Amino acid sequence: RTPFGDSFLGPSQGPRHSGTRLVMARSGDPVRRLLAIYTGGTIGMRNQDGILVPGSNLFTALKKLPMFNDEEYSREHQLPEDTLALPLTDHNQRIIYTILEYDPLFDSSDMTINEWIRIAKDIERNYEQYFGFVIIHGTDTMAFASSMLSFILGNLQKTVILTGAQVPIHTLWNDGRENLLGSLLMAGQYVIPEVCLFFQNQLYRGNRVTKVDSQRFAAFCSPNLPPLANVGADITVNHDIILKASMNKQLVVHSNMERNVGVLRLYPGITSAMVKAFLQAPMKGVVMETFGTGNGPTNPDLLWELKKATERGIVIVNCTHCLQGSVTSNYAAGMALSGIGIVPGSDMTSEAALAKLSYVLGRDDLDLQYKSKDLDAVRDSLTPTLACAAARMGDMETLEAIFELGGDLSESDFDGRTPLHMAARGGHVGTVQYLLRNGAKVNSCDGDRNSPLLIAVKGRHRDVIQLLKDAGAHLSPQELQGAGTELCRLAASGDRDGLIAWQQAGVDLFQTGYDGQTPLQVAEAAGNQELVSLLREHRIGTRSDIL
Ligand code: ASN
Repeated sequence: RTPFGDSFLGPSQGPRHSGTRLVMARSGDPVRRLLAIYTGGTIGMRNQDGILVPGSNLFTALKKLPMFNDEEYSREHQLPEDTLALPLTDHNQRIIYTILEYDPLFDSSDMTINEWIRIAKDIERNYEQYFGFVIIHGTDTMAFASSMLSFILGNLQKTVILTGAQVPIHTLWNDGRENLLGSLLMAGQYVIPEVCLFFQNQLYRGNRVTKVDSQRFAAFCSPNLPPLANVGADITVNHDIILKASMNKQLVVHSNMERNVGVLRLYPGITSAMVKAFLQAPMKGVVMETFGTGNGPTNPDLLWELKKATERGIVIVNCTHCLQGSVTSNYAAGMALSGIGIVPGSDMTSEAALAKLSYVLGRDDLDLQYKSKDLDAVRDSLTPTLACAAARMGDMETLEAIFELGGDLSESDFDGRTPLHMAARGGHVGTVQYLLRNGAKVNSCDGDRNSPLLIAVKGRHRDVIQLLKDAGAHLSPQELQGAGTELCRLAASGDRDGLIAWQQAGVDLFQTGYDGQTPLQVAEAAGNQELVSLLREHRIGTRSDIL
């Protein structure tokens, strides 16, 4: 028996989300235990002669705040010195958190890959004991931290949330309390197996954020991906975009991140001598921030320096310095860069691209220097993610550029999704056509075992369904398993387009749902005459009748 009672180490400790990507708190689970790693940042800073310096003992400050400390519960359960309990949540969930405070504490301007690896190792050491993790960090480099940690922590199956504040928690009016409480509530109630960043009521994917304001409470934005969750009176979780946990795989801490990576921002008039100086040893990888859709000066001397660098094995990734949008290849000035071996960085933030370079170049199994074979391997590892992002947006130029550079458009990303899945999801007919013509595998399944056809059916993209069918797509027996119930659900809600999409994919609309009813019976019971006659006609005639 622990000081917390039997339930503290009981079965509710770990995520039980086999086959599920996200778990809501259930009242049956008595406690959820979190580890909050306090690394520093403004949230806990103290004012010394008008200057903010990292402040220790965050625990003591939180202990005095009822929203962070249910004193009665802590006393009754004799929680240890470093552990506090939140008051019960609306779902009667008890969230208990232990604070691990670093010494020294950091202004995040002093954080480096070494500190982020230390955080990852602390998570690894405590992985089994805790349901989720909150990292309290300064905001100045938090987007770098969350990007790096998203690559350092491999096979994550638990929620990791970074948070902090623009104003110290000790002051009367501050954002720290809300941010920290929100992070603890999210990490304690959901399994979102990603490195996330929580700020101002929004939960973002960690490697999609950037700091955009030095003062306002809304300090971060995720320019090219909507938030994973929004917290208001209700919590809205964007289930579709949350990554799927790699089940049965052990957490890996990739500590061999390459440090010799850098960011080079192009500006009008930058000289080849400056670029040359930046690209000298020990530089191994560079995120080059370019103009607009990935364009740069076409000055031959400058291109020559860049070309020499890529030939030496330096990996250069092209990211736009624009906040929003993607690198494409619709200008000669952009094509000049991809023509000399610079990798298009799609819509990655510079922080994410830097982290990804550091991770890829740190892999022991790749020896990049002077070996173009290995350089190709790095490009290949970046290609599926870029191609999927482009396909999702129907960005043909990028796909064409990837293909022209030798990229394989049938490769899947970390979630098993291929560009064809993403184009099918977006309903991009032209892109689907292009991918089918250029090697996409029509029946490949993603990590959720969904085929592009099923994704198109769910999106009711009829032109895409037709194209896929013509290319030989079919729904797998597994995808067809619950189809009867799904059809009845569509019939109950009068979803004509949904039913037509399934039929177009070759599904018989007269199969029964879980309770033995057919969609026609359901439509009759709902009094939906239009649907009833539609389905009746379908029964009398051929399958294509209702199309
Ligand atoms: N300088 C602080 C830091 O990054 C800024 C903050 O946390 N708001 O540690």
